[in-house]
Amino acid sequence: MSELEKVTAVEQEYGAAEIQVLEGLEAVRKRPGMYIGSTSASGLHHLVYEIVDNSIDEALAGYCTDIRVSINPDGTITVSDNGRGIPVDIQPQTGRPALEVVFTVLHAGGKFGGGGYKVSGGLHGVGASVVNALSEWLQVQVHKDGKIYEMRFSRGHITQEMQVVGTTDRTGTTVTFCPDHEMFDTVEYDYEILHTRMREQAFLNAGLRISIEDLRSGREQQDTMHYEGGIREYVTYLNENKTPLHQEVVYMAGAKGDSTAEIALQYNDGYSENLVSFANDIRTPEGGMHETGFKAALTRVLNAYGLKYGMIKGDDKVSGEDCREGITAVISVKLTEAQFEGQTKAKLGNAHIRTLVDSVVSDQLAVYLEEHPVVARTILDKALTANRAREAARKARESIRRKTALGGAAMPDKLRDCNENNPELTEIYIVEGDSAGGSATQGRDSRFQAILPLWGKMLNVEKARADKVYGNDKLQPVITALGAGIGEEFDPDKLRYHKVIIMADADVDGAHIRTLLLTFFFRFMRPLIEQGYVYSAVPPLFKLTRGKTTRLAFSEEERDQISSELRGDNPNVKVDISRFKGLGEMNPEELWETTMDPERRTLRRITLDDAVKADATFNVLMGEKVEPRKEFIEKNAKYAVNLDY
Ligand code: TSJ
Repeated sequence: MSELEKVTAVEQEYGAAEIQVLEGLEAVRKRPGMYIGSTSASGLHHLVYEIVDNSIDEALAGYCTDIRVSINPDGTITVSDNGRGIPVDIQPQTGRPALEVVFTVLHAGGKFGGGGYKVSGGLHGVGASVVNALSEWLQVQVHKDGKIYEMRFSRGHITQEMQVVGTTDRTGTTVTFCPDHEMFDTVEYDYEILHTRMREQAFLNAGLRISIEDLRSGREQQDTMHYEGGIREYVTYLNENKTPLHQEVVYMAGAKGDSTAEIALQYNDGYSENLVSFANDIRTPEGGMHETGFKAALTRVLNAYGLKYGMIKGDDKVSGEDCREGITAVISVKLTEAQFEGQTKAKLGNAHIRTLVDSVVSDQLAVYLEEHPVVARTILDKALTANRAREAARKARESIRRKTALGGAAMPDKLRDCNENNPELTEIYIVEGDSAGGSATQGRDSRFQAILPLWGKMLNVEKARADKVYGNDKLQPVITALGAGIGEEFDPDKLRYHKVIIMADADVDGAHIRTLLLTFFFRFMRPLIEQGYVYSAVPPLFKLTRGKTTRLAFSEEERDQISSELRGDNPNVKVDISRFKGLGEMNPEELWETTMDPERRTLRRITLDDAVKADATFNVLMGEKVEPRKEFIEKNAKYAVNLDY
């Protein structure tokens, strides 16, 4: 039989529709990354978001007020809502119950694949079949019209046709699924990750109640999130550990056609910009048209106000960055046919959204400032001070540039540079402490590895303006060695090394240095992180020896694992376990073999997400408020033994 005949025969047996269904879900299992981003922990958690999105759509349609997410005792997930219940009637096109179609037909292109994110019906709600395909088993129950309908699947295949299993006096949908361990690196859910996401969704959908619970033994906990104020309360929450410059959160909203835009903002006495944007409840860390519209309007309105009331004279305009120093803002837009672009599909491309956000902010912020002159003056003062500081920073930079105009930039004394000149081939280790720096310098391959030791407590970047940072004796060597400038002038094309590796101990002080450096990079050299140049070295924690065999372990779990492997069937054999106390204690050869040799080392690439987290941690650790810091340290007591507050 030819290939074509085989296909035709199969089609006759099963019918074309079923074949399409199977091919669709098989495609998901073949290339899960296309549909959920990855098969790591991130993809695993994505399954929950895909399901919850459906309930949120039901809430947006006005039929659902409560969503519950449970991590069950066996590690599976249950999501339930009190909406209308997924329709169960037979669809004329397919002759199958709508409920079955929702779970077996692959809808629209994947968010992570080629093309934009297609919208079908609601704003999201296309992922049920993807979750089904990637679940060892999945059960759905629909309460509707007085009956409870149930259906079950395994790896996308129907194991129980839809049937009525009882009666009910309520409506709603409940889905329980067991992620397929064959598809994921890990199938263990992290409560905090889900909690954070659910809180974000509750902020973005004012009035919606989302609760989450962990029912796994020994880790029982529960949270309910319900914010009548929506993104206004989100801004208050983001500014919780900061000191606001004005009491009230400024809120603006508008709509045009099918699209809506909401913006909430409040300034604090810090110097960083904290802009969080969403399109259809999906975070857009790379920004896009909604952010562009917001920034343009904010700058224009503040300058117009300043000119009108004589705070800004003539051509002395404040820049966009000046206007955003110390701002905390949340932008949330909703639209049909959202186009996600950029490296990680996290940038909104729809141009009409720029116009919408721009006009909402232009009109409503101008009115707000007129009606709240005290707030207006506070914000304008903030922008004007930022403007003067930036001017001072520019002068400082220029004077440094003049000093080093001949013969290129003078490299820092502490830098042990490498011989190779091509940045694509070179790496720099930023090392905590002089003694570890010494070992690293001796242990490295000086052809392509440079070492820069840092020492002592670093500058508190949160409180420091760009001009102070530029002249700081701790960070200056980092800026000079990297050679790519800082702030607005940062240019990755000038980088002297394409791998920037932070090497610090696996203890509190090490974590501290890492947090400081990441915060610094995040705030002043963000493209360095965005473009994937920053790494963390991963030094081993334990050395295990049995006779002539030596193995390294990078965590306590791994230590126990290797220890039992070395023992094998012989529990009395002596396995010697020693703990590496710090990088400084390793001799150069050990450091090379375990942490620096490209053939044997582990490097962890730092993501923008890591940096965002470092930045938040940093605020807690370095901010002026003692209470949150105390809380943080108590919560993380096991890591924070030598931090004082
Ligand atoms: F993802 C999912 F499909 F598995 C799922 C969907 C999971 C969960 C927990 C909830 C839901 C869901 C779907 N909740 N509510 C709905 N609503 C509908 O599907 C629905 C109900 C009625 C009508 C109607 O026009 O009468 C239309 C829709 C789309």
